[in-house]
Amino acid sequence: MILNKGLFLTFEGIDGSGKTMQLEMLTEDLRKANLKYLILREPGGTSISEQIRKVLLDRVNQEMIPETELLLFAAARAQLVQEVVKPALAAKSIVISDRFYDSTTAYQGFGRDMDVHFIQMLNTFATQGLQPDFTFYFDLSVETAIERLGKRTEKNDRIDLESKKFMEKTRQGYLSIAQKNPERIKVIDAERTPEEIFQDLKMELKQVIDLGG
Ligand code: Z5A
Repeated sequence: MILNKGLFLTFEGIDGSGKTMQLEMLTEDLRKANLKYLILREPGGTSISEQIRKVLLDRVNQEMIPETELLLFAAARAQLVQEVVKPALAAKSIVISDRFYDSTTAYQGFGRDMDVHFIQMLNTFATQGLQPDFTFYFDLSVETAIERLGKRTEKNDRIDLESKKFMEKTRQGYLSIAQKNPERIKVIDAERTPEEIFQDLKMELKQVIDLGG
């Protein structure tokens, strides 16, 4: 398909769901198909947003209160949307973000028991109403996620140190968001091998991107 407008896709899931690995596999195919694309991660993607990311994920910041955390995620996103995402979409690029506002609803809203209605309003404010065209939610049990993360060698960040209960509430939050947005959010079973998951992802993407092959 030839894009006559930009396409905005987001990848979501609890930590360890494998979305970053899937994004890397997809990037390879986008490159081979010679498509114009931009890969982003949240929080991050601009100089200011990367500085906010450091504050958010630094293990030393244990005293951070949930309100501060919520506003920092929203601030990083506002900067990213206006500085990078909107201009790229205007230039007809495929923009794919590893996490976007569903992360805030799931982690801060459901995970931290903050007001989900307020968070959705804040999301709209921070993004100036920009919504992803499609979101791929990689669904995984907390037990499998913990098992996978246990095998990871690098140190965990501040949010990785949260409890199993927090991860479970976050996962249930994602499932609830997906149920309420069936047109936008595609749920992908992430309990399988990377190759099996990638085949599903490509099937879903076929409707909007021609990856060739
Ligand atoms: N956060 C928030 O609270 N609110 C917000 O609004 C936003 C974010 C935007 C960002 O951390 C943290 O901020 C995140 C949510 C919170 N915290 N947590 N917890 P990040 O950007 O550093 O990391 P991440 O987004 O959570 O993801 P990640 O570390 O990149 O992991 P992933 O994308 O979920 O998975 P992965 O790296 O692709 O895979 C994890 C491991 O599993 C790895 O060793 C793989 O080799 C392995 N893996 C992957 N797929 C498979 C399969 N299929 N089988 C077996 N093993 C696999």
